[in-house]
Amino acid sequence: MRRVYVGLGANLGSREQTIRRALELLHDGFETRVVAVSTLRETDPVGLSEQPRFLNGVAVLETSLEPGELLDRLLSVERSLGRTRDGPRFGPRTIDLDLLLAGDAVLEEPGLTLPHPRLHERRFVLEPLVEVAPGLVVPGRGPVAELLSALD
Ligand code: PH2
Ligand code: MG
Ligand code: MG
Repeated sequence: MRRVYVGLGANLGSREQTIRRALELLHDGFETRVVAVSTLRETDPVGLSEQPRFLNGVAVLETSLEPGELLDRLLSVERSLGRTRDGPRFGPRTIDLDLLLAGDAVLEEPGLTLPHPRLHERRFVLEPLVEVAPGLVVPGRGPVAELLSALD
């Protein structure tokens, strides 16, 4: 089993309900378990500012899936909850499930970079990540708590 961190985001529709439903769909009880979820918090949009505010958090999963297989699951849960990819990059979405870290994996494959390439610069990711895993060290980047204080 591998411990995996997933970024949760939504800024269209019933944001909290969609995030909770995504967690239910991910938790299959044998290959993948959701073991902790941070507080969900309101955040100002980053990257494309003219869009609704986001609800963001981080979930901790235990999974026997390989990172690529888990990514496919995340994308399929997103699709089942109405996520489309026809809008602008960084634009509004019903649900966003980002694979942030998968154990100590360091990967650079088409469609999957681990750790997530923008993780260290995003407060909306680092704050909930520090909440669920204060002692976590991001491979190649350092302790999450230091990454967060570097943003201040
Ligand atoms: N996701 C983005 C772009 N901008 N801003 C906030 N506050 N939260 C997000 O989850 C977010 C964003 C693209 O994934
Ligand atoms: Mg994202
Ligand atoms: Mg995404």
